[in-house]
Amino acid sequence: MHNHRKMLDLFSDSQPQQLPMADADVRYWPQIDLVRADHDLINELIETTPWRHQQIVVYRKTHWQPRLTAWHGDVSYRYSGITLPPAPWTPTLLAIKAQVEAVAEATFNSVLLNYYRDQNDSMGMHSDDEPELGACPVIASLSLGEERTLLLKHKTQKALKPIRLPLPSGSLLLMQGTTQTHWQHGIAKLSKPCGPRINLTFRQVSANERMKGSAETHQPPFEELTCENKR
Ligand SMILES: O=C(O)CCC(=O)C(=O)O
Ligand SMILES: [Mn+2]
Repeated sequence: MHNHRKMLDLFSDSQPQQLPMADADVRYWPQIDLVRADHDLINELIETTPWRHQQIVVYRKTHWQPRLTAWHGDVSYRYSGITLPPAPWTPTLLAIKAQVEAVAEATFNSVLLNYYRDQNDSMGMHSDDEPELGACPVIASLSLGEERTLLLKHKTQKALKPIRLPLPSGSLLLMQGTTQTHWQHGIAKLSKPCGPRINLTFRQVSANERMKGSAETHQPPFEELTCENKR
């Protein structure tokens, strides 16, 4: 892990590292400017966020999510059988959003916060491919607290090795283009004790796309849409 960080220090902070991944566009900034020190931010977010412990439906079975979540922004969000009504933006979240938008060169209207309380919390392998995110979602993920390892797996090319990407506090990961079409990602449980970790995934959610998706007006397959046109 230390070697990894050393290697990434060779890159200028403002220049992202493009991950060498087939069928994906994933960029990584080891450290972005934050409104406040990262430990102040994580403490504030842990204490002031209206955290929810949600039940979700996966393959028709109901489970407790193995982490806490919160959804802030301008629109509701539906995934895995639940609808999250938005909590309003806070001054802190708006300030973080402005910084993330400047670095990522994209705009977002909502943020999903995930709170992994300790080593037992996790997120199953998934793609962020809900219709309301559009054909080629742009998702910016800011990490705070102890390092998390994001696991990325190609959906069909089994010969491609899974990628284990350590995400330290203050780092930003941008997933865009066809990343969600071809790859899944998740956070595994750990066997060793681990302190709190939070990530903020900024998204652009379209209310129109959601309505289209539920009204059975079929979207063309992803291949027919060029991601360049979406941005
Ligand atoms: O903690 C992470 O980096 C994963 C978050 C994620 O995949 C999500 O919110 O959809
Ligand atoms: Mn995700």
